[in-house]
Amino acid sequence: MRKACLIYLKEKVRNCLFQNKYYLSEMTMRKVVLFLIFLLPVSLLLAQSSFINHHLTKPAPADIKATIQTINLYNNLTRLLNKGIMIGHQDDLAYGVGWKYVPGKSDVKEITGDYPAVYGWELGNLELGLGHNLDSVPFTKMKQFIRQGYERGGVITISWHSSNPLTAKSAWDTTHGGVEAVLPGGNKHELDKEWLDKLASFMLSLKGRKGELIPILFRPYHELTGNWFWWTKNTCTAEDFKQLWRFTVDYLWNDKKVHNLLYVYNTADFSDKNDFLKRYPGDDYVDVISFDAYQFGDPNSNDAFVKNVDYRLGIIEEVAKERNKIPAFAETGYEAIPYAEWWTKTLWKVIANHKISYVLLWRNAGLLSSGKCHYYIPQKGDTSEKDFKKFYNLDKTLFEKDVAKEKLYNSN
Ligand code: BMA
Repeated sequence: MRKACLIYLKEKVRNCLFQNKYYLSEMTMRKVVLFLIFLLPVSLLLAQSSFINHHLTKPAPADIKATIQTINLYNNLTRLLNKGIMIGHQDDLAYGVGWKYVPGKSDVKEITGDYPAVYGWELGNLELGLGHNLDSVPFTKMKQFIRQGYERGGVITISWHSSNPLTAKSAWDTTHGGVEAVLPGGNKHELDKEWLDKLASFMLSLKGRKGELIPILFRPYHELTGNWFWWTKNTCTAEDFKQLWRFTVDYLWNDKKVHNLLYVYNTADFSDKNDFLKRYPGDDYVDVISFDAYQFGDPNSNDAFVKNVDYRLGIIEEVAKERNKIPAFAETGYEAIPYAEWWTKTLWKVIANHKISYVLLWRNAGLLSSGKCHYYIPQKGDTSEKDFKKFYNLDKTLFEKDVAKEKLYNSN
């Protein structure tokens, strides 16, 4: 039977491949047939694996050793893209306009009765070994607030205005050469590792009730297309920026064993898709893609904010789809919100057209030494208070009660 099959196959091969034009010895024919028989399963396997890669592989965090809660968060954020947009607030639990460190208090909750879905925190100054961040929030308190938000089911995101390693001055010190200096071989490389050690021990100290690490959306080297930080595009080449990012992430993964972070790539303005991706460190190093943009001026007479944000959200949605990433609007706001319907007629008008994971409103600092009243969530009696409630009540704006139901850290 085997012999008959082989003879039949040999005849077929002779006819199909060579159309009896060439003489091939019995021995050669036998080798050709055996080779084809061997090729079949191999090509099937190859076809199958590339099919799996392209169509069936579930998107996963860049960190192949991500903790289970981090993987669950990543999957749930992806799932939630079809449900609505999470609304976040920077430093929400620490202070608001006219108050500081009042247990349970939040300016978002004062107006809506609910906490934000996303809590933003900031680590600038941690690298210097100080006990509080650059906006005076003690790190010990910050850890407690992070835990509270997480235990209630909210999402935590952290930015890091780290000091310029060349001068130890602030993140806004744009003395050139900082990025080059921290790369391997640079004269601030060892200092950079010391700073990253402090960052790692902070991240590894964030734990839930059962001792599990709290997953964090980490947004380092943010607004990278701007020209106001030591890592932004005026100070370093695109290649150096990519190396900076990759070194940081590799060091946290491999040397410090930090596996509770999802990495947020974040730009300021950008002109098109190429511009957005010019300094992108690669799909293996990024989970969330985002940009920051603020409203200035009167939205009644100038619709630049809506137009620009709409255009840019369209681009990041497209990139996110192509690369299996989660799109987000990582920072926005309208200082003191002087326009009564900004929430529903400006912000919602533009974000409602897009599938993005979250939007984070900046901090409610109150009166700054500059004399400005710096806040982004309305106060009771403010002109946009009513509209913020309306915004809260929209089906697709998600606050903490909505996301708590989704159990973002469990597998669903
Ligand atoms: C800026 C302002 C500053 C603050 C900095 C970092 O947008 O809010 O007051 O120090 O962010 O949080």
